[in-house]
This record gives sequence, C-alpha cells and structure tokens, in this order.
Amino acid sequence: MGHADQAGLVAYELRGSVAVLTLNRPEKRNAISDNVLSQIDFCVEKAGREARAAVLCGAGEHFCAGLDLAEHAERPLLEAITNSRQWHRVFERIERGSIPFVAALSGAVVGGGFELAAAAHIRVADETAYFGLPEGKRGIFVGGGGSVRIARLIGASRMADMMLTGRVARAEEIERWGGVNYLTPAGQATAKAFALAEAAAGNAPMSNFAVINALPRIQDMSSEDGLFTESLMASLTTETEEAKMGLRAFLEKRAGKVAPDDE
Ligand code: 1HE
Repeated sequence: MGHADQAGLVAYELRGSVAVLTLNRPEKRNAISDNVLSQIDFCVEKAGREARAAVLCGAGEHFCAGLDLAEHAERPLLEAITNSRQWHRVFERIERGSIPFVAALSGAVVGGGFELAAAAHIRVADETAYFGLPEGKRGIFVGGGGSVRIARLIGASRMADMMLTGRVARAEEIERWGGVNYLTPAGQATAKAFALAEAAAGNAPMSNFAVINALPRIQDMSSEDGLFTESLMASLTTETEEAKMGLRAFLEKRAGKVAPDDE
C-alpha cells in the first residue's frame, strides 16, 4: 500500500520549524498497525528533512494503546520477528535521527505506545497519563525496543515488575522513576512539548545531532572511549559556523544569559 492510501493515520503539520506528528486513530486508541507504523516512518523522515525539532502526540484522550492486537493475532512466527525488527528500524530513526523528538503523553501509554515514547528524546506527561506493559498478560514480550529503552529509562527491575504483575504506573510515579522529564496538568502536555521542541529547534543543528547521536552512544562505551569521543564531538561542533556565531554573540553581549525558569 502506498503512503497516500494510509494518509490520515498519522497527522503531520509543520508549525514554524517544529513538526507535529499526531497518531490519529482515536477510535482504536491509536493502536499501532502496520499501516500506522509505516505512516510514522514516513512522517519521521519528512520531519527530519524539513523541521528542526518534532512533537509526537496522540489524538483523543490516549497517547497510544500499543501494538494492534487484532493484526498481531494473525501473524506467523517469522512475520512476528520481521515485524518487530521493522518497529526497531522505525523507532531507531526517531532516536538516532538528526532532530530532537518530544513526546506528549496522556491517557494510556501502553505496551508499544510506551516503547514509542521511550524512543523520543524528551517526554512530557499530563496528569491523566498511565503507563502499562501488559505484554505478559497477552502472552507476548515487548518487541518495539522496550527491553533496551524502557529498561534504561526506569530500570530493568521496575520494568520487570510492570511486566510480571501488570502494575500500571501513574505519571508521577513514572516521573519519579526517570521515565518522563516533565509533568503537566491535564490537557497541557502537547503545549508544553511544543514549547520544549521550539526551544530545542533554536539550537545549532550540529549540537542537537551530537546530543542525539553521541551522548547515548557514549553511555555504551568505556569511560576512556567515551571521553575521547566527547573530545572529538566537542572539536567538531566548535568548527561549525553556528558555534562561531553563538560564541561571538555571547562575548558581544548579544545573547541571553543562563537563568532559572520562572515556573
Ligand atoms: C485496540 C487496542 C489494541 C484498543 N489493538 N485494538 N496493548 C494492550 O494490551 C492495550 C489494550 N487496550 C486497552 O487496554 C484499552 O483499550 C485502553 C486502556 C487502551 C483504552 O480503553 P478504552 O475503554 O478507552 O477503549 P476500549 O473500549 O478498550 O477500546 C476501544 C477500541 O479500540 C476497541 O475496538 P472496538 O472495535 O471494539 O471499538 C478496542 O478493541 C480497540 N483497541 N487497544 C487493537 N492494542 C511491538 S510489540 C508491542 C507489544 C504491545 O504493545 S502489547 C500491548 C498491547
């Protein structure tokens, strides 16, 4: 099926330099079917070409109910593996692309929906958000990168608890565990995520690229290799025109100072 046939499953809008991607299947709680996944891929690629940051959110009350279970029930073994690998490829494009993604979370952030959120660089949850990993209850395992990304965010032990017992964590709990970066009142996650994306969009693209691509890889290196890689990245970013302008602007007192937020 061509992308045009699936248009609408993920809404795409470019607002200034920020792309807003909205999972748009509220009647199925934004469950991720093959077509939704391929639309996410298409929109992520488009955002990478024309935006400097992106917001990922869901239409309706729920961010995402995870994998489309109706479709998955029909899948033979080998297809289940290749399908999981496809999720990995698409989420990898979010996590290791060149622009930052901010996820705005409300209602159900469940299974593959949590895995998708974990591939973003910053997560904002409103107070209605709840997080579950019901794979155990469904007789399956995470397949969208959760065992790596969610385990790193909240810890493998907390993730195991959620999967083994069906524990559903509220937004404040997940924030305490490191799974989300910001909490907002109900209905305000997308506005907050957009403001954060706009702030990130104002950075030098090379700096954002380094944060997205070097920082997480350095976590997988030895300290020695990490520090060496950091020096290489630091020298590379310093060579960019943006760095020269940014440093000069501060020294000539044209740039903003560092100050704590008002909130
Ligand atoms: C779905 C899905 C889905 C809803 N696949 N169709 N994910 C889950 O195990 C979560 C399953 N869903 C739920 O627990 C609930 O639907 C919610 C808590 C998310 C929302 O509840 P509610 O009361 O607002 O909605 P609902 O009435 O349960 O669902 C509305 C419709 O969406 C209904 O279809 P309808 O045709 O009867 O109207 C549901 O069947 C449909 N729906 N969720 C398919 N997930 C890469 S591996 C990842 C592994 C996983 O993600 S496992 C976790 C899967």
